Amino acid sequence: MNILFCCTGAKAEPWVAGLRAAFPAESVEDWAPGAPAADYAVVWTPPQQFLEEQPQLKALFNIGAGVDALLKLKLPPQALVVRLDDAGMSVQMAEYVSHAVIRHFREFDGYEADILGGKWSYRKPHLRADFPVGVMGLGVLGERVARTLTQFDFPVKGWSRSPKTIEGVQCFSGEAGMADFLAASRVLVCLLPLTPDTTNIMNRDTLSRLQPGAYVINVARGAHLVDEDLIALLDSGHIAGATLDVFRTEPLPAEHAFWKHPKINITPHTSARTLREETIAQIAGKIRAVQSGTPIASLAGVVDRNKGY
Ligand code: NDP
Ligand code: OXD
Repeated sequence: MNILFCCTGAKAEPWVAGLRAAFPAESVEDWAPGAPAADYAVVWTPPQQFLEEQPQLKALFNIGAGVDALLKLKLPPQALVVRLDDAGMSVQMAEYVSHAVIRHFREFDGYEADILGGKWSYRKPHLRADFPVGVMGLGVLGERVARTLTQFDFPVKGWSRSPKTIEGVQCFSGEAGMADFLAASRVLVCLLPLTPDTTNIMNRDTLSRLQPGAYVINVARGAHLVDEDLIALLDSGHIAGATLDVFRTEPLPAEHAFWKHPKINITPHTSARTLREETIAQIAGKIRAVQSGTPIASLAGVVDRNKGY
């Protein structure tokens, strides 16, 4: 068996060493043009040249949950595309989103400013009932986030493509359920995959449907959000603030308004990081499963190329 590693932006050495440790009897190499034909590839935004040189691949293992960038490339038609299934990301996402919700709800930024100004003062506590949190996307990450938020007693709403039942979460689904979902939410968390159906999904129309004093948390992809529409609604006061981890262009260009907007908190696409050990263990387990003939349908994280996630 021959495995190639081809991940733009990742340091290859520790990954290749980890994969070799998982498959000591097999060939594992960092890809270079002209490399021999491989059975499996471990990838993140590989160059098109890599795919053109490796048309025989049986499977591509993406070292992230989102496959939007990978699916833009011309992929070998027979190759399975497998994304990360949690691999330590859902707990990170739950802590990031909970932190953002609680920071806003408890006005911790305001307290910090007061303390820095030497001011000892109290703010009136808000009612949780007035801060329903809507989670768009109830997959591996969204469901964990929604369940976690119920532990803090926020009313939690969820929206997905197919109907779901999650204890403590009022679930809506499909295009028909979207307007009710938005009207029931004040805080909006985006955990959708980026597909043609979800691109620009947070726009002036949808964001205007949120309850007044809304708060937006985007931890999925920058292209889910129409940047100018968010800024217009922040300026109008309909939206009170936003926490954004992902952007249309990353790194966020120096001149972008999000850097300095007083109602926006940004982080550099770090809400749920790929953890190397968990990721290698998960991919190695799946390669062994495929090699031993386990039915593909029983593997978690196999991407449906037609759906785009
Ligand atoms: P999943 O595929 O497990 O979940 C996707 C969810 O979105 C599913 O509930 C799905 O519905 C729903 N969905 C998809 N399309 C639609 C639609 N058109 N309308 C309504 N609901 C829809 O993905 P993950 O939870 O693993 O990851 C979600 C995304 O998070 C990734 O695609 C990635 O972009 C982003 N991400 C960001 C990270 C960061 O650091 N910022 C880290 C990791 C991921 P259904 O259940 O019915 O299929
Ligand atoms: C992912 C990401 O998709 O890190 O895994 O954004």
